[in-house]
Amino acid sequence: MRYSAEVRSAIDAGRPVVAVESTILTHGLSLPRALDLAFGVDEAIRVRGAVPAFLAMVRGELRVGLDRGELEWLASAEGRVKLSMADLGVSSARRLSGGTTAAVTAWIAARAGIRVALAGGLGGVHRDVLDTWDISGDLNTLASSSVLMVCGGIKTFLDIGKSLEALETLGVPVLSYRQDRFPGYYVRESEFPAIRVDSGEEAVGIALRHWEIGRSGGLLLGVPIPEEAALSGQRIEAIISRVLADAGGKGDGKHVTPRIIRAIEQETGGATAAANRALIVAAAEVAADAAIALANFGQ
Ligand code: PSU
Ligand code: MN
Repeated sequence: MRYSAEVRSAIDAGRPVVAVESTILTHGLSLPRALDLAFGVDEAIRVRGAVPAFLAMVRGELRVGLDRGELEWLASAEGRVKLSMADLGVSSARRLSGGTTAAVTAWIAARAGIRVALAGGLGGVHRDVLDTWDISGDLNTLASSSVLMVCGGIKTFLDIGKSLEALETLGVPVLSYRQDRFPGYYVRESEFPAIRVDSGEEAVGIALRHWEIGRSGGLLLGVPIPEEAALSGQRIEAIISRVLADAGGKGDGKHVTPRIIRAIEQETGGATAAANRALIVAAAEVAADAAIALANFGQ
């Protein structure tokens, strides 16, 4: 693993660091929107007073901390891959470059000693799970990686209820920021309850307790999309069912999620892209607050 000088010295000095997934950059929105989103996240974390550590693989090497030039390069790197847990060895052996899913982000962060991580939307149980068996590796990897994973929720086109049930089975506490229901990604609330916390500090207090009493593994904190950026539930549901009807897929492994995300972007033009940016930036701010609280706790 190679660290940027900035991230290395922040970790060593106990300054607040947020590990950031990079699939939002490599396999999310089209360019230049994806890059604008990554820069927005970078900026939001810095403005709050923490150090962003974008994770990636660059020519076979795991990297912790990318500067703006590297983010720009990665966004359009030839042959870039989406790195799930199963891909790490293969992609490294082949000297590939790519973006980290939430799973790989949690795993690298835990190994690097970074306790707060940021994902856009966590992967989960797909709606057609009974036919496809498609359950994201994000769930079980989070369960075994000791990080507080902050995100904008579980992607709306998944089965949020089943995903939360799976997390319950895996023993992952699910927290929600300033509301009693878990966020719905493009919409503020899903119909499912979660444990309300009112600050990053409160979430960190729970995470530290969780680890102190002897549990290892991750916790999930969902941050709702800001009111003014939220989409109408009915509208997004109509779009999602259309997209899933022709872009959902069987036996297509990790290509399913990026294809659905891109199809939703195309169907709605700028609308979901703006929503995506707003919700990830909001989650980034809370992640930064959590990292700062953790540093203040001396952890
Ligand atoms: N955001 C995007 N595109 C993506 C993802 C997020 O704009 O592809 C990723 C996340 O990194 C998440 C992953 O961890 O999708 C889940 O993919 P899968 O369902 O294949 O596990
Ligand atoms: Mn999958």
